[in-house]
Amino acid sequence: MEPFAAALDFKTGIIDSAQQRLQRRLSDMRAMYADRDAVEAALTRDNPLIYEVYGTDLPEREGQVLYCTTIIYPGTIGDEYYMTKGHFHALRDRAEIYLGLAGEGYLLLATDAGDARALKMEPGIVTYVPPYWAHRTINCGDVPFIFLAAWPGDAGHDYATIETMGFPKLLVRRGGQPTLIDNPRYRVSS
Ligand code: PAN
Ligand code: ZN
Repeated sequence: MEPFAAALDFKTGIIDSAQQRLQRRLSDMRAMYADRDAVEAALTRDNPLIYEVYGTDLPEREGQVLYCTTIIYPGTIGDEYYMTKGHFHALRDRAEIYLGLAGEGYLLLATDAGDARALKMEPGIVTYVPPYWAHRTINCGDVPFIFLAAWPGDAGHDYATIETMGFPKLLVRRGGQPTLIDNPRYRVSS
């Protein structure tokens, strides 16, 4: 492989040479939101873009370091903020780092045993996802929340576990403030 450099615009999250651009809309992640009535009501109006990912086309194998930017738009479904699907790594002992670039949000983490943590993210904050922790990011602000992620090339992504179990906690807007609450649907199969 040849060494390479890429330009990353911190304000937009766009990587100039990104070969992959993924867009996730509400219809791609209806099972992720706890308030299913709010999901269906929102989908009768439109199908909002929740987040985008700019990635590079690196080989997904041991020894490589994959990286991408994620741009989560501001908004809520019911009172739950716009967020990523969230996942465990398929190889669960693979860790990851995130670097906040713009906007503000939270990194929500959970273990299989039901432990949960929420870390505030903003520009310049580096957060660490240890081995065995599922992770999801959430925009709790009024502007796009943008961060860079880097993780081992062989980690892989397990979305199905979160799709069926959910996270133990939800981040919702209460009195205008981000508030962590128990997820009433946790471990209730969708
Ligand atoms: C991140 C995420 C990215 C999108 O790069 O993949 O933020 O979130 P979902 O993958 O949950 O849709 C990462 O954690 N990679 O391993
Ligand atoms: Zn990950």
